[in-house]
Parts: sequence; C-alpha cells; structure tokens
Amino acid sequence: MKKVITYGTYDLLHYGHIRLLERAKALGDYLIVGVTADDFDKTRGKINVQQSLMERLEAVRATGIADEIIVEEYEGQKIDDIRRYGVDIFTVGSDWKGKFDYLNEYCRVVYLERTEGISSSELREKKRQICLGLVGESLLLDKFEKESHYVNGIVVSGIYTGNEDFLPDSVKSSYTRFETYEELLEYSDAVYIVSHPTKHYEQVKKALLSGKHVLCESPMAMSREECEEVYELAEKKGCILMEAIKTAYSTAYCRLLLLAKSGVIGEVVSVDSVCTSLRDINSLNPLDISNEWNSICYWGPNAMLPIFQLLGSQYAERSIAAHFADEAKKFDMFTKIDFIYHNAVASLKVGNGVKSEGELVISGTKGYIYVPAPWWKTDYFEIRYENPNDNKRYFYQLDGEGIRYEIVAFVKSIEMGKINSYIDKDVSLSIAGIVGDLYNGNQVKSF
Ligand code: C2G
Repeated sequence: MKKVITYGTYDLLHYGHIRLLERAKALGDYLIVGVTADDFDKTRGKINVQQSLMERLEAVRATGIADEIIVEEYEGQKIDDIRRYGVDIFTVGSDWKGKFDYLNEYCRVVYLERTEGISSSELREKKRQICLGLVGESLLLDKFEKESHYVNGIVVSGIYTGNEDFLPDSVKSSYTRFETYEELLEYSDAVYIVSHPTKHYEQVKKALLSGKHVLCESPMAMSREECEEVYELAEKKGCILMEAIKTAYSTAYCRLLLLAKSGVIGEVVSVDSVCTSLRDINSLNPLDISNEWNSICYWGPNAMLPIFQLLGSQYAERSIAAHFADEAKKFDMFTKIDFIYHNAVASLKVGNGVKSEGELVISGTKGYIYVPAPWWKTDYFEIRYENPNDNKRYFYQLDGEGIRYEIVAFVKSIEMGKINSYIDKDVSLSIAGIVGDLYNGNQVKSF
C-alpha cells in the first residue's frame, strides 16, 4: 500500500483544497491529511483563521477523501509523521515549491499545481470590511495601526486626535484626519480608542450611541459606575464593547493563567505584580502632567489583570498607598495596592516615574509561577518547585506584543455578533473601580 501525506489549515474549505486532496489521494492508495492546530497556525503567522480546529477537521472528514486525519501541532512534526506512518509520498501545493525538499531524505516529495483564483484569505477578505476609526493621542496608535495590517477584515477609516504630535508621518500621510469625532464615527463601523483615560467614558458612550463597536484601552472609564453604564449601553445597542489590555491576548499569558487555574502550583495563595516605567515627571509643568497617563491608568490595568483573573473581584479588603506628583493628587507617580481575599492575598506596584523589577509571581501551595520582567510582554514563564529538577520552562512566540491577536478577537466578536474578549466584564469593572478609588481619594494613603 502506497501511503501519501499532506498538510494544511483548510480554513473555509474550498474547491482549491478539495482538488489538492483528490490529486494527493491519486498519488497512492492511502491518504493521511494533517490539519494544523490553532496554536501551530498562530506560531507560523496565520492569525486570521476563521474556523476552529474541530470545524476544519470536520470539513476535511466530510470530503470523504482522506483515509486518516491527524493534527499538526509542532514544527518538525512532518518528519515524525512520515516515519511513524511509514509514508511513501509527501505532497503539498506548488505555492510551497522548494520549502519541503528536506523531506526527500525521508520520502518522495511531490508539489501539486495550486488551483488559481481561490484562497482562504481571499474568502476572508470578501466578507464586508469593517471600517475602523483610530481615536486618541498615544504612540500606541502607531503600533496599533501597524498591527492592524496583519488582520483580515478591517480597514482604517481615518483618525481623530486631539494632538497630532503623537501621529508619526507615516500614519498622518496614510489616513484621513477627521476634524471632529462625530465625523470619524460617521465613516466608521467601529473605533479603537486610546485617548487620555479621562476622555474614554464619553468617547466610548458617544460611539455606542451611534451604534459603533468599540475597542478601548483600559481603563474604559474612571469609575465602576461609568464602566457598568457603558457595558449596559453596548448590550442595549447590540454593539461589541471590548477592553484593550494586550497582555490578555498573548499566548504565553493565557497558558500561564490556565496552568495556575489547573492546580499545577496547588492553590494560588498570592499574586504579586509589578509594572513600572521611567518618565521624568518632575520636569513637567502641571498642564503637561494632566496630559500624561498616571501610574494607575498607565500600568494599573495590566498589574490588576492577573490578580482579578486568578482571585476574582470579591476581595475583603484593599489598601492603596500612592505617591503623587501634583498638588491635586491626580497624578500618582507610584502606587502600591494590597488586596486581602478570603483565602489569598495580592499586591501590585505600578509606577510611571518610578522604576522597579517588572515581574509577576503567582505563589501556590505546591510551587509558583515566575514571569520575568517585562512580564506584561509575556512570551516566557517558569513553573518552579521545591526541587529545581522539577522546574518547567515555557516559551510562546509573541508577535506585536499581542495587539494583533487583540484586534483579531475584536473583529471576530463583531463578525459573530457576540463578545469574544479575553477580559471578563467583571475584571473590567473591578479595574475601573480601583482607578476611580484612586482618583477620588477613596481610602487612599498618600506618601
Ligand atoms: N491549495 C491549493 N490551491 C488553492 C489553495 C490551497 O492547491 N487555491 C493547497 C495548498 O497548497 C495546500 C493545501 O491546499 O497544499 C491547504 O492549503 P491551506 O489550507 O492554505 O494551508 P497551507 O498552510 O498552505 O498548507 O505545512 C504545510 C502547510 O500547512 C500547507
């Protein structure tokens, strides 16, 4: 029996795929089809896959062409499979010509002519493009715009900013700059907001009232009540409202959360996170300080994310100690917050003007998870035990700091008509609550 193997993503299965499978089958007597796992696709840069692995496996099975279907999960697996299954021929479309010649060492390699005029990415693009308006005054706009090019299904409609200085020439020259927010909304289906946090609530609300979907940098509002209000408004308007904290979308961060919740370190007893950056705040005049993001807004959401995602928001006590740079006590240069839960504790330190070791430590009754600085750009973490020989290390590639995955989640939410956010509403509300407490000086000790 002559065994043939081929691999693919097979997203939105189309006749180009089917013709390939039919010709692959005709090369031998038994065809094995390897369908790529979601993570493997992400690792190799295919982040726009619309269908889940199960849907893609089912679609290939339903063709009735494959004699066996396997999942391709890691780089190099093809060699393992060829050996394991005793494969005689590896085949793939001619768009890969030359890329798999190294497999000639293990079996015959055949490149089959690719079917022109059809591709999964064209099918994805054919769906209505979402016009996305960029709103705000932050260098993050530039990063976001660059990352948006990796995501199928969106096109930037234009920009509304209160301060053009934040826009690099490349962005300025590429897009319409709307004079008013209302005008931007008119030409957009959705908006990404990264204005000064004190503007977020009003801008989110105005977009939702206009029936636009919203992806807004955290904090989305300066109080729990305002945050609750915009979530309710989104529900009422049938719009997607998603909070943007790019760390939440990094594969490594998602994995460490799952591992912590799965009990590999026993019960989580403490979560300690530190996020800081150095800004020469003291040299700024009061007006400039008011345009800067203070520590609780700039780093607070990131630092609070693992605490609320692992321990929840029902803490019994919390204490906030802040060092302010201004008389009005609105700009915290450094803030330490301690939470006491029923059976755990948590602490965070954030600084925009004070530098510390930006690590995340999740302590448990069997071991702990250690994420080195800058932990919020999570691509690596360790699980450490009493016996260092038991320690485990994990690395997951992080492209674009997680922003492109965040955009993919936002676009998928809009296309599916239901929220696909990695940040639960309850976490979002808790973050806004703490931000509000600090702004309102609610039980805040200043030092
Ligand atoms: N294909 C084709 N004609 C098309 C589109 C795709 O012949 N119009 C072939 C591809 O060449 C590939 C298979 O169909 O052999 C599956 O294509 P994709 O799902 O796009 O996956 P791809 O990443 O190209 O698969 O490691 C090998 C890769 O996984 C190959």
